[in-house]
Amino acid sequence: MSLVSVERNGAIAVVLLNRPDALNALSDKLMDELVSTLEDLDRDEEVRCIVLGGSERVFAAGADIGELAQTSAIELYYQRRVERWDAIRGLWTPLVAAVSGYCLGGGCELAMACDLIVASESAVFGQPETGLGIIPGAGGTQLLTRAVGKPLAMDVILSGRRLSAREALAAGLVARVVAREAWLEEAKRVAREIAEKGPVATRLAKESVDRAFETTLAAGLEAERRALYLAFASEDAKEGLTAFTEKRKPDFKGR
Ligand code: CO8
Repeated sequence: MSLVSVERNGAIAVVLLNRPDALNALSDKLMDELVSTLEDLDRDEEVRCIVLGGSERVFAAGADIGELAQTSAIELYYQRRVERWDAIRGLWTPLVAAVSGYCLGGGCELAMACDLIVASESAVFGQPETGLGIIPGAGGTQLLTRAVGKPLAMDVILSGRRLSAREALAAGLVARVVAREAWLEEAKRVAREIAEKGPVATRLAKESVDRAFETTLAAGLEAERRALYLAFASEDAKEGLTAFTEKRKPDFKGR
């Protein structure tokens, strides 16, 4: 059985983690499948936005604890398991996390590797790793801190405090909170909105926002200006600006 399901729906793709018996624990095999699925979709120009979700009960309950318990530090190091997460953060295509239910440990890190999180009322976020004697090692200490600031990140990571969807929204970890039963539909709706925009502009904008976390303000603003000039040079920009003046919907080609 495949550990990841994929559904194409026009310009959006929906990827769902599919390991219900283990609450979508992110085993090595699941992560392999997930990364190669996402990389395939990323290469497909027709795909303009990807939704990544779990089920209504659980987004993902973290790395596979049984598997980690059997893995030595040197195996972890040589197999470069954690490095694989960089591939997700490096995708070009905008990635929307649809989070319902538990979103813990590596699950929370996976959601944070996406560009934005749409959470259902039932979502529960946490980084319980220190309770297992390890630390959030797939981006959690960095991404959570950037999203919610040091005091709350320290609280969540050191005490194991879980955040409700509303708390996560107030703290800036999630972009939108939606009704429990709408967890996937609303994320798809957001993805369709993103997919309707100019594909070149969307990618350049995503790259520019990400740069805000990597560089100084002056260098980030300079990079943003260059991205703007590049966007301006695209056929999409011509089409988008003309369509507005002609009072019609733009027909973007991603060129
Ligand atoms: N790994 C493996 N199996 C799991 C995991 C997990 N993370 N979480 C749940 N399961 C399994 C349970 O063992 C159980 O299996 P079985 O039915 O065979 O006994 C099944 O899923 C159902 O789980 P529960 O019975 O526990 O369900 P509950 O509803 O009672 O509880 C909880 C749900 C609260 C989510 C609970 O399962 C739980 O606390 N899970 C663990 C959460 C956790 O600690 N996550 C952090 C893991 S460590 C991590 O993510 C490190 C990431 C960074 C390193 C990356 C390196 C590759």
